[in-house]
Amino acid sequence: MLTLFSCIGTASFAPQMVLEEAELMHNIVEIDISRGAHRSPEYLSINPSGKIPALKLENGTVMTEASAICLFLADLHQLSEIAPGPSDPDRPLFLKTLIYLATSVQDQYKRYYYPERYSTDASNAQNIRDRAVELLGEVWAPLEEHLDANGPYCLGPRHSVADTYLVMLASWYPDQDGFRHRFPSIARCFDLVAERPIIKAGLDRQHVISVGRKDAGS
Ligand SMILES: N[C@@H](CCC(=O)N[C@@H](CS)C(=O)NCC(=O)O)C(=O)O
Repeated sequence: MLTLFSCIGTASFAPQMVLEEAELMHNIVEIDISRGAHRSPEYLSINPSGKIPALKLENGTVMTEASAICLFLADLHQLSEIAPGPSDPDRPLFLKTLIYLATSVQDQYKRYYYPERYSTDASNAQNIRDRAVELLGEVWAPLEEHLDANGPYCLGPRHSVADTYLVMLASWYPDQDGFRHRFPSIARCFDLVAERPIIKAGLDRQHVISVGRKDAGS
């Protein structure tokens, strides 16, 4: 059976939603970042980088990178409803959007949540966080423009895993009210996706954004 090593309020959200929405048999192993469980010898033996998520396949292979896990599961189980396949005309936009989210957008959150990793001088932390918020605004802006013109979902009328990924990353934004005000079309997409019962339940469970726990270590 598939095993997802996961933690509430982290990048395991999207793969977990794919597993649950597609009703794929799986186990969830909670790795509590706030207790440093991602640095335990047990978890490091599974994923030496200590990052979450990791997916252990039935043959023992361990896969990391949340977006890659989503794509892998979609390909393996032919989840073409939520992930357009190779010959689907929506595939280029789907891949472009998912990869943009997983790289350009996701990366800026690291600066916000782990500022100490971006300077040798601890006193720079607040500046790095402030700049990260500016940069987050810059990287979310093209998605707002796209959804405003072509929404309500990333693929227009059609929901996909790219929207689930968008919801995950939007939920990490530090000022949710400000985000919704500045990016109304992203908020609209978020709300539509959050109507899906499994996503709604996943968001309801997400009482804390663990990616940003100060005790998560650096
Ligand atoms: N690019 C990786 C990022 C994984 C990642 O950084 N996960 C965070 C939680 S969202 C984590 O494990 N943080 C703990 C740490 O960096 O020490 C992915 O998308 O899976």
